[in-house]
Amino acid sequence: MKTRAAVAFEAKKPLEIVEVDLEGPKPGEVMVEIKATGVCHTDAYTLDGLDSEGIFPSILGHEGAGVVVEVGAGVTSVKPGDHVIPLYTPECRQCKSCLSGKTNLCTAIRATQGKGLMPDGTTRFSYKGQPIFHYMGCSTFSNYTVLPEIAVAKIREDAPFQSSCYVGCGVTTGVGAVVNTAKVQVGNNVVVFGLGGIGLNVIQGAKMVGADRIIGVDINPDREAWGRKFGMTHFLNSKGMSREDTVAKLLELTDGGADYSFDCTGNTEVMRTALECCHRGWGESIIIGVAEAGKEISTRPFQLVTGRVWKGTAFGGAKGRTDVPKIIDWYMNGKIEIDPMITHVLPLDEINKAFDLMHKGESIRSVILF
Ligand code: NAD
Ligand code: AHE
Ligand code: ZN
Repeated sequence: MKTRAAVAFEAKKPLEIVEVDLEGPKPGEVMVEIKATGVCHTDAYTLDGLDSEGIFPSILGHEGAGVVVEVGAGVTSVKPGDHVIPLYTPECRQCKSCLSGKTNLCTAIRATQGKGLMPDGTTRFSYKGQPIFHYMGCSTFSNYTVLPEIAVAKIREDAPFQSSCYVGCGVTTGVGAVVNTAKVQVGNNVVVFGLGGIGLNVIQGAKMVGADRIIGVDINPDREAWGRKFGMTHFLNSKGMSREDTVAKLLELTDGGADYSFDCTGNTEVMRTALECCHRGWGESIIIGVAEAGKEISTRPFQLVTGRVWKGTAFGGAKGRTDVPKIIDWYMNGKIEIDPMITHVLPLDEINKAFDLMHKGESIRSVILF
């Protein structure tokens, strides 16, 4: 069949809206009509050629919501008509990682996914007879896409697509980093670096679990009002500040250091600051931001010798098929907010505007409605 999609033909070039060919689902796969998709900074990072796994031409997008329209042979967990969220972190419930109970990083299809291919090693998308690669196993910048059955989470049908798509990455990543990865507790002091589509969700997660001080750090002063809306108690504009001065200020604001800090910028210098503002003896810093290819983190080992812990998290440590429906419930029951963070709703034709708004710091989340 034909479907409209925004294709990344080359790095650093705007996406092009074209009609691509899409093959139907093979055994163990499902075809989903994407109704809405968010644009995450990770899409921009890949489009900008900063992802060591970036492959072109490809159809980006990994934060979608839609409806199953067709299932391949052997699919039992979803059926046509079901509302689903595509999962870039699938949950097979059978691999060593899933069975370990220690991680959400299912390894069943990671190797082919990283090469832009379906588990059988082929692509379902093509354009003028040439293959178009999948992205993060999702390719939600296409009106229709094909996914492995283990990479869709079934959700309730009364959840609006426009807001629930954000649970496909940003909401789950931010809230999950607090709840699953850090396990922030009542009364903890938290520092969040980068108050964008992810950082604001860390803030609302920290507020939800009863953190005491929630300190936001950003170089965009407009982000102070945004942070306060979701529970931030203090703001530091770190623009032009040295690492030493930023750390000193944060130690003062947290009475000796953060119990937990979160990097939501992808900047490796910020990651160091985030570690070093943690409390001596126990503070944990969680890296969420994705750094560009070739970048490395560093600090004095003494920072770790004296009890600070450096951790990372993907998709907020959430097991997609199990946890995503619960996070949708949290939203539908008013435990967390999504709608105010969706600052722009655009048609697919205007998807490049979503990237411009993000780069100018003018959007929190742009959502493309099909
Ligand atoms: P965003 O563009 O919406 O927000 C980034 C924020 O960081 C902005 O407010 C910006 O002003 C701020 N910032 C930039 N440089 C800074 C600096 N030096 N100091 C302080 N603040 C700074 O991006 P997003 O969608 O929120 O994504 C944030 C990061 O998280 C990206 O690197 C993205 O790739 C990554 N990400 C990771 C996961 C995961 O599973 N680990 C999931 C989603 C996104
Ligand atoms: N491909 C990159 C890494 C990108 C990355 O870390 N992605 C996160 C999700 S970001 C969502 O917005 C992730 O889930 N990582 C775990 C995984 O298995 O990809 C690189 O550096 O090669
Ligand atoms: Zn994302």
